[in-house]
Amino acid sequence: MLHAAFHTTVAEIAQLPPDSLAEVAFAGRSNAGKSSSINALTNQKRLAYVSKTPGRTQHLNFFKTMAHRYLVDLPGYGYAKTPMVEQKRWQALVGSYLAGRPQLAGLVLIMDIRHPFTELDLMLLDWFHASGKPVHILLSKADKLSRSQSLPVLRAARATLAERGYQGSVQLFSSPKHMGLDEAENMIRQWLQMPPTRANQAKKCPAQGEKAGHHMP
Ligand SMILES: Nc1nc2c(ncn2[C@@H]2O[C@H](COP(=O)(O)OP(=O)(O)OP(=O)(O)O)[C@@H](O)[C@H]2O)c(=O)[nH]1
Ligand SMILES: [Mg+2]
Repeated sequence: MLHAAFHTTVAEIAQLPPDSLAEVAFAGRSNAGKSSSINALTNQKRLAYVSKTPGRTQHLNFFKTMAHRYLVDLPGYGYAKTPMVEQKRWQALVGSYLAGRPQLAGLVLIMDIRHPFTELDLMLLDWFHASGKPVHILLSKADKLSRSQSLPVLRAARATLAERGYQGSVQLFSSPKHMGLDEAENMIRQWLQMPPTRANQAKKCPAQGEKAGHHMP
């Protein structure tokens, strides 16, 4: 579990926390489950604002997880009813944040496992790839599919990343079922240069069965 507390809401680039040493941002389509995944990872019910109505997160919400280290909940994209002026604002704020924030260590991209790699997700991946920073994909709402339905999607997602030459990783995730929490937390801790938890040290090789096994001494 990651400890975290609300720090600040940012509506303009000039308001970004100046004390930050490292940040991990959560991006994805509206309603994909970004805010829910932050709540699950921090084991809090209402830290990040979750809504059934898409497009509710409009600003960059910063949660402090350790001194000078932040989780950043980004506004979602791809909600058709979002007015054009809001879409432009999203591009200006989120676009310049993702492209120009030196403290941004990595991007967690959340995709609903039932609708992975939409056109906008691919655009974001392509564009963010240029930054040279790593991406970790959560295939969210994995509780909506059976294991035998979700594993092929996981494999296909890995293949898509490899085909496109992205240095990304991908995993299954479910906020309500707490599926995939340790694997995601490990990645975030690495990026933020936080020590791994003891629980995570013990199971360095996640139980996804898809990765080369570590040799235990
Ligand atoms: N079944 C299931 N529902 C989920 C999961 N994650 C999120 N949800 C639901 O999906 C809806 C949207 O979740 P949010 O976390 O608000 O999504 P978001 O990506 O932050 O959305 P925006 O802030 O609007 O861009 C809510 O009704 C959540 O309860 C999940 O893993 N499984
Ligand atoms: Mg949200």
